[in-house]
Amino acid sequence: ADNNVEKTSVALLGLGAMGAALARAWLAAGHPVTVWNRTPARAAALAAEGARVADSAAEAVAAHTLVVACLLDDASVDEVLTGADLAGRDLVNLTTSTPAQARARAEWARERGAHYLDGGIMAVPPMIGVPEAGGYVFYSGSRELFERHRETLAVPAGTTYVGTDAGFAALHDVALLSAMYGMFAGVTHAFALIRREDIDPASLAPLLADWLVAMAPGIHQTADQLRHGDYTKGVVSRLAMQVAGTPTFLSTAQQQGVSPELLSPYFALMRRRLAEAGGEEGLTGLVDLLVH
Ligand code: FVH
Repeated sequence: ADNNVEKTSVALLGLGAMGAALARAWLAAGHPVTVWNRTPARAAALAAEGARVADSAAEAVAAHTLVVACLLDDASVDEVLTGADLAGRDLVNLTTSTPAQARARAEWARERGAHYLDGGIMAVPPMIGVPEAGGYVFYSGSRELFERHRETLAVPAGTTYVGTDAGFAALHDVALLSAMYGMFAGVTHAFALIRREDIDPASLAPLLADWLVAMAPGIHQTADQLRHGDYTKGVVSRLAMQVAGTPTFLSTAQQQGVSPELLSPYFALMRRRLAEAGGEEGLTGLVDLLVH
């Protein structure tokens, strides 16, 4: 029996690094895949692996109910899908967007008679189709679409549905990546501090990684405090103590010839919160300082 008969067919628009990885994962799992890419040469390898290649985006969209777009940005989605008949299609947009773009795209799809699901990919291409790599995709928008194609969507990476608001997948995606950049900023500063010393970066690396893991439970305490509105609950390291310690960090940076430009903005927020709310809180109050 042909396995493909029972597997959902996928029309995939965009064969960049991520789109090609998605196509390969679905092909490997026995899903019929019709691909289209602006630069046709990128489809050749996938054709050899069993994909059908459409001559236009409109032709790919016409081929299957489930249409997945994985393009550079929202502008390219607009360019690619203008002219395609989306009526009755289940459009899954895995292109990185802002929440506002995702919401506007959902409305745009609705006006064209399509169901819409937005996705934020928490994985890099080598993690696609490799369950043990732990990659997953945030989805938001049409719950019916998500449930209808749940198994197919779970082939390239795990799935985490975060709500009917089409902007929520993008918001979760950007929230996690923003936290990642904050972490990398700290790591950058830490390596800069030892850069001119006789300290092997490879010896600092495991200490740094273990320390960040040890501090991670603080994320749950922050969430708990935000939820209940009591920013002093369970505080171990008071803001007053932490602000008192900031000159040590700035002096150490100066002594090591390291710019404080990554740390200073955070320290400035800490001082502001201390002045406004007193020293009994931890760092949770800084969240409210950032929100206009
Ligand atoms: N790769 C990664 O590590 C990240 C992981 C997290 C999620 N992102 C997002 O995924 C989207 C696609 O990313 P990608 O890695 O596939 O990106 P590229 O390899 O640069 O491929 C871009 C594709 O988009 C096509 N394209 C660009 N502009 C247009 C346009 N105006 N009209 C039609 N197609 C367009 C491009 O086509 P071509 O250059 O081959 O002709 C590629 O197919 C993205 O949102 C990431 O943020 C990836």
